Amino acid sequence: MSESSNVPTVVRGACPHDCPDTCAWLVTVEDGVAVKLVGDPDHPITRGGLCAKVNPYLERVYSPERVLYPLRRVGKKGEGHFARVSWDEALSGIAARLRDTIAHDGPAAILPFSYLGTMGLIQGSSLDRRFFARLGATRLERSVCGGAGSAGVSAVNGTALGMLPHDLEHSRFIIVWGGNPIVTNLHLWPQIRQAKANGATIVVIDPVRTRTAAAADWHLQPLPGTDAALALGMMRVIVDEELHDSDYVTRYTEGFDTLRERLNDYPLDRVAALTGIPAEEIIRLARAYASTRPAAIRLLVGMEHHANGAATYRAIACLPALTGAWRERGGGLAYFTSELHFTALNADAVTMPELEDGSIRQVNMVQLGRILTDPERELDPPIGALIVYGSNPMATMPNQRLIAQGLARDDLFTVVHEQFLTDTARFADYVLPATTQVEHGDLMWSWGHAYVSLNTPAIVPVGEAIATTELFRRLAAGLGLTDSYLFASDDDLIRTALESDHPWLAGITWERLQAEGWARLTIPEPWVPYAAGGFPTTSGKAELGLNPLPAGIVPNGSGGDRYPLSLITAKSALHFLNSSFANLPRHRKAEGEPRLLMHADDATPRGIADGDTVRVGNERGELQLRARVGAEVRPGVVSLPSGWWPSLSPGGAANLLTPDGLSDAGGGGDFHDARVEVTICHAHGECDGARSSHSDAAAPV
Ligand SMILES: Nc1nc2c(c(=O)[nH]1)N[C@H]1C(S)=C(S)[C@@H](COP(=O)(O)OP(=O)(O)OC[C@H]3O[C@@H](n4cnc5c(=O)[nH]c(N)nc54)[C@H](O)[C@@H]3O)O[C@H]1N2
Ligand SMILES: Nc1nc2c(c(=O)[nH]1)N[C@H]1C(S)=C(S)[C@@H](COP(=O)(O)OP(=O)(O)OC[C@H]3O[C@@H](n4cnc5c(=O)[nH]c(N)nc54)[C@H](O)[C@@H]3O)O[C@H]1N2
Ligand SMILES: [Mo]
Repeated sequence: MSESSNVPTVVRGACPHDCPDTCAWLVTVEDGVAVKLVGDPDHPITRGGLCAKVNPYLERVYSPERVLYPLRRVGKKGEGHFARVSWDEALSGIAARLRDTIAHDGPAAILPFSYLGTMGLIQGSSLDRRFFARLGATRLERSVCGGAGSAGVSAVNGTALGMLPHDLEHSRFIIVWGGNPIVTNLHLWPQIRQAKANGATIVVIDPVRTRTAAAADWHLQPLPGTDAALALGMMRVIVDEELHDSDYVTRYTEGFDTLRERLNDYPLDRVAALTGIPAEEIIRLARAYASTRPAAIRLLVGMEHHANGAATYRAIACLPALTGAWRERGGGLAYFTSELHFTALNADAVTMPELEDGSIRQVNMVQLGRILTDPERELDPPIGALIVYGSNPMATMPNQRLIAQGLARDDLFTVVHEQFLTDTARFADYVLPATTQVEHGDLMWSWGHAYVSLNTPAIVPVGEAIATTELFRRLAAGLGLTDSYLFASDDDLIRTALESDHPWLAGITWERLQAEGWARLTIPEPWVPYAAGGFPTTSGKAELGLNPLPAGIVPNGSGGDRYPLSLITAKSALHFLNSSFANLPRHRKAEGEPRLLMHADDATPRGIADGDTVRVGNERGELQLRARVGAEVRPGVVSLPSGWWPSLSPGGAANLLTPDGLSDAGGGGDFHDARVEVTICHAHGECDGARSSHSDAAAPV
């Protein structure tokens, strides 16, 4: 912590946001005030540049809209009327209600709800996990992001860990499959550009012509949810034309014969009909992929948000084993690097999973609306108290109306620990002020690279904000708990995480991180993990068998005649990070307004022209916004950005329309299986919620 002084100091830190880039940053502090925040020029991934979201991070820190003091609700739930109270008053009020809930219904009536508002190992998941386990609260399955895809990839490879994304620099053929890295993984784009400069072909597979797709050499636009069929079609071509690496297949894979048999069900005319991609194009893609080396596939997250999300990632994960792409640096599958960090660090000692009682019920975060409203009265006891931190489910979880209905329950006691008065916080009985990343300490891992970083607090907390760890110390004390593990200090927690004799952490100490800010895990260099097999499956081989073949190769999101269009609500907003930043004036202004992208083939028969205000709706609700008619989406698909807060998006926000079903494995959501109809608003004022002014500030996708 830098004390007030006239001499500016520079404090090392790292971005907390849920993004594969996990940038290292430098904060200049003058007289106790953070005056400048820049990317660390020496960090090999950050390279001195942050992003459009985080460049103005200090505006977030010092925003006049920050929640700075504990607040107690004085109006109706959702209205957003609160009165300032002292921490003592808030804590005793909360402790009394939690005690009451436990006395009447038992601890399982309490539900924690958190996600990666901060990805920090300490502020994201440490004392909170210990606290809820100690209470015996209902367990939350935190699987909205990466769960389905990891389950699918792991079914083949035994792990979600593959090549290092930044080794794409060495690739000659790159398929970015269902990802939009120019927006979502910006610090990977220089490597992809470098590969391109070296002669690589860049392919993007996405129903939407995203910024990334527009920058690629080749863009294929499948119908949403049909990528497993596309992968099977490619494998069919590869096997039929004997383009696979039979030596690699024989030595390092299992189940090739089963796969080959399965491929009989995927003749190319069937695959073309399922995916909406002409057979010739699939053949061309399969040949180019199988015959160029090194060839890499980059997977991210958006494509998993389907009922067949796991099956999709599983089918795609077979490709590099079939072609032996794993053999060389720059080849294989680039997916999550999390496992490098969680293997190297002593992470379990931080969360203490052994405290958790596995017999206590678990609910899936994607279904928060169902859990809070419990229409079938399945939950015994029902959820009586909800503690939200590091997440804004009113904006980010599906079936928003049901969530609002649940949060509005008079008999539900809700506490929200937040930096801002989010749409979720507006429903709280108590809102508690949370620190930002420059106000608290943390240890940062990354799901997109192999660098771990230490975030040193640069300033004292603004107002009466406290870190998530401190919140749970105070709640534990308020409930009269005395177990020492509930009160570990942040420094102790960080030191605990670094107490590991795993070789990948060799030489990485607290002292070194304090001095240097970040360090590369000491993994083998070059990192070519499956060049000679060695997959962490039970057989030690890549499992190509797809046996039993997972259900749902064919997308299930059929809406019939009533809702004929597929709706994708992905993270196309360059200035938002999920729903974070969507309340800040600069970021919102830069995004303009959410627009519905539509193909002319769908717009024209509906009498919709570019710029018209439309209603887009289904059985869950209706949004009113302006259409952008063009070639950015394929016919049959419409798209609008996620991230907008419903209260700040005049015609409503994306998750009003999204379904809250689960993926086939891994506990993910099926957001992108949404089906809708779109109609034009004829008369002026007919669509009251929509913006009347026709600014043209809408951002590209
Ligand atoms: N600017 C910005 N950056 C972010 C985020 C953000 O909100 N804003 N969020 C962060 C987080 S939490 C995550 S998980 C990552 C996500 O990173 P990405 O996965 O790259 O982002 P998404 O926008 O979720 O999805 C990527 C693409 O998947 C496509 N898609 C959807 N369904 C299908 C399908 O069936 N087939 C195919 N082929 N494509 C499909 C969508 O059209 C979308 O363009 O980004 C991180 N980075
Ligand atoms: N329609 C649609 N919905 C989606 C997606 C999509 O593509 N489409 N993507 C899904 C995905 S991949 C993800 S990861 C989820 C993300 O869903 P969420 O995790 O809910 O994401 P955020 O909106 O960023 O919410 C994070 C909140 O945490 C708060 N916060 C930040 N730091 C701290 C802290 O230290 N302490 C506390 N207490 N709070 C803090 C921030 O102010 C912010 O309000 O959204 C999912 N929802
Ligand atoms: Mo995510």
